[in-house]
Amino acid sequence: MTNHLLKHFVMKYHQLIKSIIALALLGAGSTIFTGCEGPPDMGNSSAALADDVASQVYVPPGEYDEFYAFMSGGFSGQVSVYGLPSGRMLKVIPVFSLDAEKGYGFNEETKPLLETSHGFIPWDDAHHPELSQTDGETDGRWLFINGNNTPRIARIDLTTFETAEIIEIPNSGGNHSSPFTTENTEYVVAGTRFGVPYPQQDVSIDSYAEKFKGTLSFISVDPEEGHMDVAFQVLLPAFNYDLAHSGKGKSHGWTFFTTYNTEEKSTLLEVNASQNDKDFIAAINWKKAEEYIKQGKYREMPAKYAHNIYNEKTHTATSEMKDKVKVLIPEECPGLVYFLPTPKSPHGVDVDPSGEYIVGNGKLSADMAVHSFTKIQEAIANESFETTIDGVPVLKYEEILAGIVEKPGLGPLHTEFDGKGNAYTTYFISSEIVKWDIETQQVLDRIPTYYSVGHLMIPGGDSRKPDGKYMVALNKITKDRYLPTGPELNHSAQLYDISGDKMKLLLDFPTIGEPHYAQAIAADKVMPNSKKFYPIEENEHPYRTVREKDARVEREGKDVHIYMTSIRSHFAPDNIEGIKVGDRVYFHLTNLEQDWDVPHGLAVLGAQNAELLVMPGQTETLVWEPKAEGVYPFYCTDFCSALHQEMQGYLRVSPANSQVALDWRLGYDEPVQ
Ligand code: RUQ
Ligand code: CUA
Repeated sequence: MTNHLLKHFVMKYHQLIKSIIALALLGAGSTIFTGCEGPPDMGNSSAALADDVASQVYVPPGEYDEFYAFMSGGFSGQVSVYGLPSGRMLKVIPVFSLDAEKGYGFNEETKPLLETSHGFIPWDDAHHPELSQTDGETDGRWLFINGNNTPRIARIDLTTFETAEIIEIPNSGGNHSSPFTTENTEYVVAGTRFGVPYPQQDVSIDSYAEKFKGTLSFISVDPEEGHMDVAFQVLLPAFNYDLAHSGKGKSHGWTFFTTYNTEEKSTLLEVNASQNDKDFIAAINWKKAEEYIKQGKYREMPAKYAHNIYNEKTHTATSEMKDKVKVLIPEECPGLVYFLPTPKSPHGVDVDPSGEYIVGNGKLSADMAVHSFTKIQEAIANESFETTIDGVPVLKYEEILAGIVEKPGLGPLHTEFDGKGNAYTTYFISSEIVKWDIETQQVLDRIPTYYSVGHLMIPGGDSRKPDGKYMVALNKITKDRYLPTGPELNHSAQLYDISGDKMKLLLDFPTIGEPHYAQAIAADKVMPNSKKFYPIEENEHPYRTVREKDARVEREGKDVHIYMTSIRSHFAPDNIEGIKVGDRVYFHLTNLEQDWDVPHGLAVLGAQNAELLVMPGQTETLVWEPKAEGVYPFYCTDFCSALHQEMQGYLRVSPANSQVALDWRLGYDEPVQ
């Protein structure tokens, strides 16, 4: 090793130790971790990458990646799509936040997608992308993701890579444990992170333990169209519900949610929610729930929540407000919920591909508990309960344990599986990933991450059929990995080869926002279904213009509707007169192109609420209210042909009382043809 490299390592080592101390103090409050294994093995730093690593991630120009990876944007509210193994960014899909790049949430057609019971919300915090599954395998049809702040679940259509639907989750605060799917996408789930008064009301915060509740929600997904509905909610104590995963194989029919703050405190949680040695995993038998619903054993509760659907034919979203929800109460529904004691403030809960092992990632615990589904069933059959909380039996910890992973690392958060009998767990505080054997719970390998890894992802890693070739670590801290960019650094993903016995670091690449979680899928499950354009003959937008000769301008009082078309390289019409100050001008732009990858854009001088980016065959609307008289240029914002710079027009605005007649044209002295 050269001196230079050695220095580099020593520097890194010091930084790492500093981070560990700082994070332990920050993260653990007064609860100090025990069982430190010492610093992670430093022999795997990027500087020590083997020569063949570059070739493992090299995808030659013109060739495709093997996997699509969908990363959550965290506080950006979006999803970003990357190719693996190259780490190339392919697309940002706007979901819960306005997106200027695509006009999402700005144009009239997509605005309804962001409607909620609290009104129009232009941003949210998105955490967990989850691919739809059939028979426990990712099927490439849809991607779901949760809105964390204003509780919602979105469905993205993977033929268009666009947000197709958003449903709000009522009676919740902070939808974190979401939207993990069941084996056939019967449901995606949601759960309240924050206990909230139930029903919402003006009460003292001190009444937390008695007036606050936690709801877990099952959102049904229509098998054909994908449309979502709040099928039912389960009313539980006001614990914080953190993460979830559904059973598979033998445990199909169950969903598991982690809890913390079983202390039910409302202040200084870093101390007060870390008192109990064990919190719970709430195990819900959703097949049982379906029986209770059928028998009518639910209560219909008032609830206000928005359900928003984008229609691909009208190219327009609609928003509907719903007003009730079915609620199941555990006391009235025996066998519906059990609590599995799990040390200590578990974050992730992960179910291995066989469905037998349920891993509780106890983030404040020195060891990691692995529960056995078989033993859980036996304990339930024997009614071997420790106690009962609000009608929910608590199983005995020792009786349901498959085993423990002893002192694997500090601050376990999430586990994924490779389909070859191995589990991989992230350790936030010791900044490492540990590989262990699911059946024996023996640690097999460990590798440092740079730094502070949260989730990790193996393609199909939470399904019955993981593709155990690559693993991606999603790191919270990026210091010293990339060129500095001021106080804020992008978060970082690290790609590992997990095909052999030893994990091997291959690549770092920055991500957008905070990639809480990601999922990936073989490209050939998605690529063949990818849409290239929208057939113009199927366009049912009420303001469509499907032939250039139908382009026109119509006045209805103060509303002026411009039925505009675009094709390389002009708009029709491109000269418009007779608009007046005080008018509301609607540019309904239909892109007549019928070819892949030929969008046209539209920007108007002084327009205050949108630019458009219209896909081939689609219609979108920009609303403009001119404030002063003059002549205003508009132009195409997407470089669409050699004559893109010529793709422009003018709009004349006259005083409110002007007699200038409404007129439009394309080409001199000729009406639009
Ligand atoms: S979180 S780092 Cu999924 Cu929002 Cu665990
Ligand atoms: Cu159309 Cu540039």
